[in-house]
Amino acid sequence: MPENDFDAFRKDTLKNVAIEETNSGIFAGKWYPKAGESKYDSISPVDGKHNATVFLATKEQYEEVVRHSQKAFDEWSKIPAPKRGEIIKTIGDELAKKKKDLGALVTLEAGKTTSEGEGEIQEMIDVAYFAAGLSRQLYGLTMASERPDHRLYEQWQPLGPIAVISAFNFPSSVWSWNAMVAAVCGDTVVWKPSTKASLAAVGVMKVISSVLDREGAPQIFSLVASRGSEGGEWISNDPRLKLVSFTGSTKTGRTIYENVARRIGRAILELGGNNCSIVSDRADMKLALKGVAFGALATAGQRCTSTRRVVVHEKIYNEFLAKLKDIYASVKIGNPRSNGVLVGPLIDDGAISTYEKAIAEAVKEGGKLVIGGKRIQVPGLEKGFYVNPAIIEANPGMEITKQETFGPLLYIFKYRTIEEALEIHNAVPQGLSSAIFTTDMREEEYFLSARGSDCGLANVNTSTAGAEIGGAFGGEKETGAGRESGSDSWKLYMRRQTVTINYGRDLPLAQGVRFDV
Ligand code: UN1
Repeated sequence: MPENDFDAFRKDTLKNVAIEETNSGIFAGKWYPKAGESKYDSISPVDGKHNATVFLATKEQYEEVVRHSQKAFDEWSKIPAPKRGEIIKTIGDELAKKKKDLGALVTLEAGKTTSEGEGEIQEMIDVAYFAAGLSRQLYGLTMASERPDHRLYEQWQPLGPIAVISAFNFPSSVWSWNAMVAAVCGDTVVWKPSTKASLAAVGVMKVISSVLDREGAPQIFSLVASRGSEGGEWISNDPRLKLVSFTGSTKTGRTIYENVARRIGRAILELGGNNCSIVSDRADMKLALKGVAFGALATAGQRCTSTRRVVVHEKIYNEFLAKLKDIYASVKIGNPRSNGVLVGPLIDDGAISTYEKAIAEAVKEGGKLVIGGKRIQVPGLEKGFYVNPAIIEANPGMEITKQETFGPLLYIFKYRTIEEALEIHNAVPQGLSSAIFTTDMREEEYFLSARGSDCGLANVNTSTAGAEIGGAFGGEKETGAGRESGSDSWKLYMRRQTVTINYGRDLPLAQGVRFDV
């Protein structure tokens, strides 16, 4: 198939992942009928044409999904964790077989390049294997009791059914960071995908549910495609869902957090990022350019980890900006399947207007647009949603630079001292990812000190974007709460129980308290 025959690609891709013209967006042990009051027409951002239709859940169907998830939990939580891990491993194996097909679906629906689309599925495979290993490491601590003949330790129990609300930009991998880890912990998962990425969710669920069937395991993952605000309201106000992990905007995250807090539930929030890279006069220039370009341009700037600000030392500012402009001028924008294309489309028309508005606002506030910033037409894909990535020379006082604009818009600032660079770096309400490019150990250590980066992720000589699954992922300040994926993030998906056992014949009391009856 010629690489630019996008219609043929669409047909093949949908067929390979068993997506039909109309699909059910609701799975709870079985797929619900392909009919309903509300549906979503998926449009590819690549060519603006229709992909397929997904039927969305009603409140009654949502109720059935949660009931199913509760029942599945009763069964699943009884299975020993290492056995659960074995089952999750087989999901990883199956995803590995389907990597190309599911990656293509991400390209079709979210407009990612082939390499990034497949990278998304690789991230799911990685986390499935990570979770399988983790299933034998859900350790608690044993403490020394202050009382004689007492044992004090902690154990970890499954939480119950939990919910994951995912965003369009990482339509399946961010779900898997939560879902795979939660599953080995013994939880079951209700998934509400971004409506804009309903197809990826349906495709992934088809693969995963068939593995669980084959393994004779309970259907622990449910899907409830629904209108964003509606599904989010149902889930965040539902005390049966012990944890809500939400990825999306700070605005929506705040509402979700408030709702979950009102019912004293647990939340993990991965919200807006406004990630900054510092480029020192002692940076390896080539590496810094590549790191900043990847951070700002990959996924067309639609990652929560995208580089949105770069603070460059005054000595190399002009050289760095000139070279970065050269990269921007030469980078290929267009069909994300075409060889050499590094920047695909934005997700929809709305994203383009947000992008254009932010640029207009930045210019109004005194910023200087030095390249890009316009909508463009890609030949043969005239209805797709493409823009020229923009760089704006800015000053830190500009209010717009404190906001996240989900697109390829990079603000560049000048600094003199490392202290000043960090001040600019930290002067935003978000705190997800950060980077410094330097070969100077003192600068690097300052960046990593308590006075340095205030973000959840700190990178040295590599990009703000592109984290590995093995680390705990998440941010500070308005970016959110909690961590996902690697390290000890699993603890958020379990409840900690502190156990005190008295194996003596007396009842000595802690703190020496006396209570003689
Ligand atoms: C996101 O954009 O929500 O670190 C997650 C990265 C990816 C994940 C991004 N591994 O860029």
